[in-house]
Amino acid sequence: SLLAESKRIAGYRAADLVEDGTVIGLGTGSTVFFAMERLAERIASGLSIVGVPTSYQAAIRAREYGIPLTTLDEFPQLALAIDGADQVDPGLSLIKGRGAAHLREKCVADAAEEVVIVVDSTKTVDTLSAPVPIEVLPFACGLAFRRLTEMGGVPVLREGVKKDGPVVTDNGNFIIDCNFGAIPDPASLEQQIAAVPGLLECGLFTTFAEKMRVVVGEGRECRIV
Ligand code: DER
Repeated sequence: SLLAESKRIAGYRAADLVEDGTVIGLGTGSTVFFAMERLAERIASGLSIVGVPTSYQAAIRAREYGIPLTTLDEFPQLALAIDGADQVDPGLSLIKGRGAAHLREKCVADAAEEVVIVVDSTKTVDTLSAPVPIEVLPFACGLAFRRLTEMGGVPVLREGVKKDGPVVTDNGNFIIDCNFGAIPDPASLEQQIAAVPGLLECGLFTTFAEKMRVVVGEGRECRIV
């Protein structure tokens, strides 16, 4: 499909930015999947890299592709992180977290000297507006609902699809998807959410623009913004 082609071209382009002998962050989701596919090809041709996975999904897929893995403890400074996004605005602020992996993804993005985001063109928007995924300590879920509502949000606890009850993250927490409508100032919303105890990390990524490149795939073309 055109969408798969767009994701593939973006993922492959990002994988070609990876330098030999480096330690990189491996994001979560279907677009990064294509970057891993290309990294597997490059490893087969002699590329030597190690990856820090941001989720069980990323670790399982990396192993399937023969990408050697390590931990953030071993390498708290990464050359580059490759990750996906759900929305990207012109200021390179992101909404992430569709895959409920954004807490570890934000740690890896912070550790990386450069962040390469891979998206298809449906993800680029003028203003962020998707519901914001927020990882929440189960103990504080009720408080979180109260505080997010007071902030003008509409919080919804993310329910499992092939699991009864709430989604439980790789860190043992819940996810709240909170709809704020259009988000013209994502940086201040990210800070407001971070100030609420029990809200462990939200899917607004607004502090990495200086070290970020976004690879946008569109059919057989891709551009870097
Ligand atoms: O959950 C995440 O943060 C993923 O990176 C998500 O934002 C993008 O996943 P996709 O590449 O499958 O759309």
